[in-house]
Amino acid sequence: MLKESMDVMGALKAVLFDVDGTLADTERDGHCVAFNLAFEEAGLDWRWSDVLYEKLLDVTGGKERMHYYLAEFNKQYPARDDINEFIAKLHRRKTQIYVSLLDEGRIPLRPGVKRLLEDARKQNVRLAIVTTTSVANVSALLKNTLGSESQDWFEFVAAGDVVAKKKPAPDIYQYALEKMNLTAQDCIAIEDSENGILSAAGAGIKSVITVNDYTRDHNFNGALIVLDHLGEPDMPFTVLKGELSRDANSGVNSHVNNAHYVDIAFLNALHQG
Ligand code: XBP
Ligand code: MG
Repeated sequence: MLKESMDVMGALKAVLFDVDGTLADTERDGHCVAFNLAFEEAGLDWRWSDVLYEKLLDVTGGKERMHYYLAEFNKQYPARDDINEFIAKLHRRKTQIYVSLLDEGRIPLRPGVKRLLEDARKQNVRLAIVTTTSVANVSALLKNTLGSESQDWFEFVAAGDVVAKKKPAPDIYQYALEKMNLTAQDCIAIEDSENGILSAAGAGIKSVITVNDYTRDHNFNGALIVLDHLGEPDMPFTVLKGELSRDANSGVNSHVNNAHYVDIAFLNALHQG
């Protein structure tokens, strides 16, 4: 009885997914492209190269990122009284362009994402989105990659401006926990960036990291494991950082050690280990 209740207490109840860079390479193939098109359309000579965008990603949130760009990388742009409205307007247009890029079907999900979501649904593990981008952008990505009905797969979408402070602040994860009536120990976050892991960790939630070209060199101290992607049966992940060899004989870690792709059994093993 005691063992049973301990098992129940320790079970993984929910997986909380970041969006940008985690579900898909939306930063490189979507957001950066859309920012540049919005700038061009507005007659601005602002151009965000891939190298500059990597630096700009230090700040989450598109509006916040444009303010950061002006403050640190385009100081010669003349000051204006309406800068907040100006940036908000640019950002609205950028969102429209971003959504139209997704509607063109240009941005696929990263390896293993669809499979892991389907496995979670089969195993009755609750799903949520925890992101700094907007609900409109999340909906467009889901609709164009998994179909319209996939939005119902997620019990809750915690997105964008609903909290005062975006990642790396813990606010958005705390908000999701509160709305879903979960504790941090019930969940694992899937993230791709240092700002993401800091936000989750600030709320007490452990993260599995899948890196991308922008985030490969970030500091992921405290991650449960750092992988190049979630993996597929015919496309194994590579472990970039983790302690898989520790306790190699224990049931938990032998499952983790032998795995080639992330599924719910793998996450459960990490969660209990
Ligand atoms: C994502 C972001 C977002 C996108 C742009 O961070 O920082 O701001 O880059 O989206 P995370 P918006 O993956 O950690 O949530 O322009 O809609 O803000
Ligand atoms: Mg991200």
